[in-house]
Amino acid sequence: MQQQLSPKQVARAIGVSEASVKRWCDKGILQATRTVGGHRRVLLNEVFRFIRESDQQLVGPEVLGLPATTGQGEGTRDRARERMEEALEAGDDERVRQIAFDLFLAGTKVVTICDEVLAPSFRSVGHHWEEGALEVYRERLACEITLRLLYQMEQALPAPGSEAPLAIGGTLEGDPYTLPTAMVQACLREAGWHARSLGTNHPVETLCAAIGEERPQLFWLSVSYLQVDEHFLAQFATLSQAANKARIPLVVGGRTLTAQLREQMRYAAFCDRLAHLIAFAQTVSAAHQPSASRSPLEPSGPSA
Ligand code: B12
Repeated sequence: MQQQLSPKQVARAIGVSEASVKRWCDKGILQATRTVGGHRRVLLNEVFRFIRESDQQLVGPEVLGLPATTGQGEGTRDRARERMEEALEAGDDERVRQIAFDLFLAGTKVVTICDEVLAPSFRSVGHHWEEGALEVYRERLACEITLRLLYQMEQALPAPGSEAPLAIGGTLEGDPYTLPTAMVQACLREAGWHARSLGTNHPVETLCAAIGEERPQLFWLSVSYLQVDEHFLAQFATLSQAANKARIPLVVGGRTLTAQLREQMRYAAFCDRLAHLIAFAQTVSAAHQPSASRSPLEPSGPSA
């Protein structure tokens, strides 16, 4: 459930008077609801939307549950990547959140933060682990911190509408990689989907059951670790059949899906970046738009 803020708290967060916030609420510039007692309340994600879309500065980040230094960073991506890598390796939860939210508040999309800041930082984490310069516990801690960050960024996004399409997905048995599937969820959420990662390490039968029971409009499979290709290919064929039978596009991605392996797989789309998935998902959601909400002049096919 989304946290609700009073006009006084919003005013403290962005450094304006309470009267200004109340006026914005009444003019609809800031969406607010009223309590039974008639007091204005603003949802946390609405405050984030307002800051991202207006020129307002964040001066009281703690009010929004962010580290005290958030809002003072430069918001540039290249520098953020270096600092993110250092913060992840140091296990510095606050700095990770500060770097990511500085970018987010400056208008950078979650998908860009994932593809261009977090994923490259984890590549460096992997190199350092391989060279023996980083303990494995630090690598795992970095993953835990990032999962919490993704959850907090999701809370800062607008909630998907009731008509939003559903996407589900996860990883197969033996693949313990939690971040890629969690990132897919966050990025699809940002694109307006109801997205639910089912987590990792699933026997294929249960993923097929999820397709049958949940009837999503899109299913994703993240593949970051493979032990025996033949076993994987057999499991994948079962999943692919289930998706095909339910007429659901199966989207795959992940670092171990080589071109050679992919030649033996049947899927709707392979994406080597999350941005590609979002572009694909937009064509699916456009096709699922209720026809009543379409203008008569609008084409019914996928949009750009
Ligand atoms: C974290 C990590 C782990 C953690 C994972 C913990 C967790 N909770 O997830 C743990 C400690 C478990 C782990 C274990 C191992 N690891 Co490891 N690990 C990593 C590390 C550092 C980060 C992986 C990660 O999550 N990255 C973040 C994701 C989001 O980024 P990404 O994979 O690049 O994904 C992008 C795209 O591929 C795409 N994408 C990915 N998935 C999907 C899915 C969809 C649907 C879509 C559309 C797109 C998409 O979008 C992403 C963003 O751009 C990598 C380094 C690296 N180069 O990736 C090593 C790495 C993958 N690990 C490696 C190894 C060797 C191992 C172990 C074998 C070590 C061991 N001896 O035990 C084990 C194997 C796993 C097992 N079964 O036990 C090697 C693999 C080398 C190789 N040649 O394959 C790497 C490359 C490290 C290295 N440099 O040597 N690991």
